[in-house]
Amino acid sequence: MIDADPPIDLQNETPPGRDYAINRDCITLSRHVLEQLQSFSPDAQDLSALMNRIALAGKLIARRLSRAGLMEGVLGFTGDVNVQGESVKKMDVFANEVFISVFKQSGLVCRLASEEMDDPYYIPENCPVGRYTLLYDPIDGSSNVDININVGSIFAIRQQEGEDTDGTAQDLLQNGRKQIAAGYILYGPSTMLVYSIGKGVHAFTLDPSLGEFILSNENIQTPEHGPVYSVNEGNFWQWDESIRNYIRYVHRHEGYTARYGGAMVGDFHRILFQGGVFLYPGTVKNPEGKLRLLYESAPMAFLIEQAGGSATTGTQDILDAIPEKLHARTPLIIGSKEDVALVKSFIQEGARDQEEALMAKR
Ligand code: AFP
Repeated sequence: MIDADPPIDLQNETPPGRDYAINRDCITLSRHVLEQLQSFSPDAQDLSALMNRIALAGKLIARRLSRAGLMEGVLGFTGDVNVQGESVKKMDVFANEVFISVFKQSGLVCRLASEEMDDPYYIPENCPVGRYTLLYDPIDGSSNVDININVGSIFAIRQQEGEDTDGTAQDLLQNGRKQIAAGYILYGPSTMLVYSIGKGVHAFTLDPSLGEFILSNENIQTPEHGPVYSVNEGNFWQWDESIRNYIRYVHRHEGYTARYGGAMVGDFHRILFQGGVFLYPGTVKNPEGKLRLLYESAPMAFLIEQAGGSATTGTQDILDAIPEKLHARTPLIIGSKEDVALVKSFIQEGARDQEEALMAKR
């Protein structure tokens, strides 16, 4: 019993103040997942418990980040290079280990696939009971870690299909519509967890005094259009002419403003709430772009479609893209419906121009 007051009629009697706060403070992530599923079935309990373990990973990483500047050996590089060919940060390794640890002895997740690991990691004691696979980017925006600018963790949950006896995880090489849940944790001024299980997009804010993620935004809808375009213009001369034409368009037209933070999670979060478009196009050097399909682009595409926005490679929906390998990359254009459609129109126009140029040569 919270306090000794007689039971109160929430609707009519009491101003919302006190009881609203109590009710709100009780809507934790695990409770919200069960409410979303409207079921207490074993599967529902499993998914709720699974999300709760992801929340624990977020709290452990947020705690480390919040004190990183005061601790030895937390910031900087390890000296190793990961499967992406990127120099590994100490926080990348710590966060990767945290996600593995929180799922030990859970009976939930049998397999984890991460940006920091060449091959999936198996938790034998969870297999074969645990039929879930967690795909994740433990620290998105590692280049921001040492300078205390926001970073994130991105995650997606898939059901394992088949026994994967050869450990090559071929069943993961399927389109993003196979995701049963996805989300991210944003380590910013406050730590927020945004997720979807295919029933809308919802945000939770970590209340450090409670140590709980509490519901702060429900059924988030991305505006049809927004003023923000978010892209690394430093790659301008490496892009296809069609993308360059889109950037020339927003430069010449009122109402557009550039925002780019170096961590997709932060840029995406702004666009999810305020609208606009984030782009990481292919370049001459990397026609597939930089972002990884399975644990960066596909989870964000799952969220944006649930919030009424869209996500494309430029030629197909991100959620229809099939990776040819675990760490496959893909060009990404994601955000408000109208803004993504505008970028696509430049790409289609570019394709038409190339077609006509080819025809003219024949
Ligand atoms: P890191 O995690 O290696 O810092 O990369 C972050 C990221 O994957 C994505 O979050 C950013 O939007 C993008 O790469 C930044 O890449 P550029 O530095 O090439 O703009």
